[in-house]
Order: sequence, then C-alpha cells, then structure tokens
Amino acid sequence: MPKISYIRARQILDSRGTPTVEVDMALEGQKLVRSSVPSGASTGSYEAVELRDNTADFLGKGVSKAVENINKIIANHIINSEFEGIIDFDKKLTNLDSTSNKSKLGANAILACSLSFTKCLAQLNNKELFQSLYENSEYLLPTPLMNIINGGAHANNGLDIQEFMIVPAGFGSFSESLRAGVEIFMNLKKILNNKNYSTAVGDEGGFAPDLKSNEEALDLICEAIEKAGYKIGKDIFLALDVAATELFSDNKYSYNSKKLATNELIEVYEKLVNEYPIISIEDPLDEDDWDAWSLLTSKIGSKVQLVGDDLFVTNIERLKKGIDNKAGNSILVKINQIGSISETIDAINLAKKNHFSYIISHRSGETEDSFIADLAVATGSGQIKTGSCSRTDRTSKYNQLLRIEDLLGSDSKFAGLSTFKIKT
Ligand code: 2PG
Ligand code: MG
Repeated sequence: MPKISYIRARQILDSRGTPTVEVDMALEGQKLVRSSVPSGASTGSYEAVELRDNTADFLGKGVSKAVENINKIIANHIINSEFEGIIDFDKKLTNLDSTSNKSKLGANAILACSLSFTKCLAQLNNKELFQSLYENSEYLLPTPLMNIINGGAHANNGLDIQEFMIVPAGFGSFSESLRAGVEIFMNLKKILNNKNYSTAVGDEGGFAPDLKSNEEALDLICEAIEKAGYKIGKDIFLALDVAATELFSDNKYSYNSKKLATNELIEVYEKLVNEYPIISIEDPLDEDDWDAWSLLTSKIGSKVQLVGDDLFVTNIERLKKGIDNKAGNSILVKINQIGSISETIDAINLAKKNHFSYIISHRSGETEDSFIADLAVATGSGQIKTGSCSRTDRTSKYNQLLRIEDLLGSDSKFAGLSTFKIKT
C-alpha cells in the first residue's frame, strides 16, 4: 500500500453558512481526493464531539481548531505512513485522540480524514467508491425518504414534528421513485400556493409552511400525492422524524400546542399509523426514555419501522442496548455521530446481524460531498434519508444515486419496500 503523501485541511461553509471541515488527501503517486463533513441541528446528547472554536468569529461556530488539529497534529502522524486499510487508519486517529467521544481532536477532524482515506483507497483500487467501500454481493439502490415538509428545529414554523417524508417505494427503479417524489413536491408547492401558505423551504429543502397541526401537514401531502396521480399506500408511503428529544421537557412532550404524557403520545402514534400509510417513525420518543421505546415497539413495532437516531447515535454500545431491550427496530446511520467510517460500518454490521433495518442519513447542515449515496448503495441499506428534492446540498446525493444507477445499468436493483421490516 502506498504511503500517504499529502494532507491539507481547511475551513469551508456548509449549507447553513456554518463553517465545517474539508480535507484534501493523496497517496504517493495518486491523485488528490477531497471530503467535507456535515453537521446537525437537532443533535443527540450522545453524539461524538463536533469541535467548535467558541470565539467571536462565526458566532462561535468556527472550526479552525479542528482544522489545526489536522494540519498540525494528525498530519505529523500519518504523512509518510502506510496503512493496511480503513480500520487501521481510523484506529490510528482514534488512538491519537484517546477520548471516548473524540473530544480532543474533534469528530469533525477525524471524520474528514477518514472519509478522504476511503476515497484514496477506492482510487488506488481503481474502483467506484460504492464498489470499494464495503464487501457486498448485491448493490441496492435505496428507496428515498424525502422530507418535503420541514418543521421542528429545521424551520421557524409551528410544526412540532421535524420531518414529514414521502417514501416512493412502489416503483421498479430508483429514478422512477425519485421522479414520483419530485412530482409530488411540485404538486405540493401548487397546493400550498393556492392556500396562501408560504412555499419557502427549510434546512433540508422541504417546504416550511406555518400549518395549524401536524395532521394538516399529512393531509396536504396526501392531497399532493393524489394530485400527482399516485396511489397512497401502494406507490407512496409516509414516514416521520418526530425528533422527540427536542419536544420533551418536564416529562411531557409538546404536540399540537398541548403537553402530552408518554402514554398519550403513544396513543397519538397508534392513531396516526391507523389513519395514514406511515411505515416509519424516527425518534418518536426521547433519547433517554428506553422503557417507553420498548413499550411503543411492543405495540406498533410489527407494522411500522421505529428508528433510533438520537437514541442510538450510530454507536454500537447504544444500539446493543436497544437490541437487548427491544427498543426500536431500526437505526439511523449518520457518519458524523460516531466520527469515522469503520465505526459507522461496525454499527451497520451490528444492525444487520440483529435484523434491525438501517437508514443511511444526511445531516440538516450538509455540503456538496455525496459520500452517503455511495455508502447507501454499498451497504445495501435499501433506504436513504437525504432531504427533499430541492437545494444542491440535498440533490447532490440524489444525483450521485442516478449516476450509480446509470453505471450499473441492467444490474441495478431498487430496494422498494424490501428492507422495511414491516407487514404491509
Ligand atoms: C435528523 C437530522 C437529519 P439533524 O434529525 O434526523 O434529518 O437532522 O442533522 O439536524 O440532526
Ligand atoms: Mg432524526
């Protein structure tokens, strides 16, 4: 394996204008690769540490310390070094950091290097990123979970639920599924316009109208699906990310301007699942409310995917706890929650082994790096959450999936509903 011959980190901007880390890297005799890291708004308390400067610049959000950690510390330890592969490389960085949550060097610093190293490996092996990332006999184009109405921490409207997603699963290919999603998005725009609602978009490119209730958002989406000529519950399903940790205080959850006890919120979910074709609910409950998660899973876990995002934070210790306690049946996989590619893959493998589904996910703050599209295909996740179909930070991932579909040609397989562990 050639040595690492070049590394250079710099501060760039993410889709919210917030600084983030970018890393250029090269192996001896190879071309330069480039990667950048995403950043969340509704972050879980147990995520690896995103190192921020906390100085006056950028309202405290600068990442010059993380950049310096790469250029001054990490570079010294990896330049002219040889690594067997990504596991070896990531171990070197995590050992150098020496903390359990990457707080010394920063998960943003470590992840940027880890991403670039995986790209170097793909180039060295003369493979596409998705082909070199993960050993898999079958590449699967994922079903998109498209967040077409944004609420919660991603918009300044009154909607409690953070993401109202459509799941165009009833199609033969990724491109047809994406087209249906786009047509529904376009129809939703017309409907909102006709009702004099705002069609400005939130952080993930979905509309952010100030609606009266969470149910109104679902009704408008159903109207848009029908108007686009698709069948609800056959072509198109629905998914939610409640991001309930954000709604939880004093043992109550805010929902439609009311304060609900846990059992009352669980009743709301039972009702919603009966009334709408909802096949996936992410973070329905607080990140520490393990017992409530287990209760909800026992009640509706056979008909709906219950996804731990803030609950599991792509961390195998937390995922193990969820598996043991039957809390949820699915994990949201975010590369920057754990801060390295090999640990992300460990979480995916643990989920796979225990028949949990896994959804490869973006963050609300993104860059033009489309790494997660390749990760979704490589790992056969069958599901990707990467926002709505507007704004380049979101469409860059969909566009990469279109390229992969084109490259695979007749060998490309589309996931549809196959990886949702639910009875429909
Ligand atoms: C989420 C994400 C991505 P954020 O909660 O799932 O949609 O949002 O990146 O703000 O945590
Ligand atoms: Mg979430």
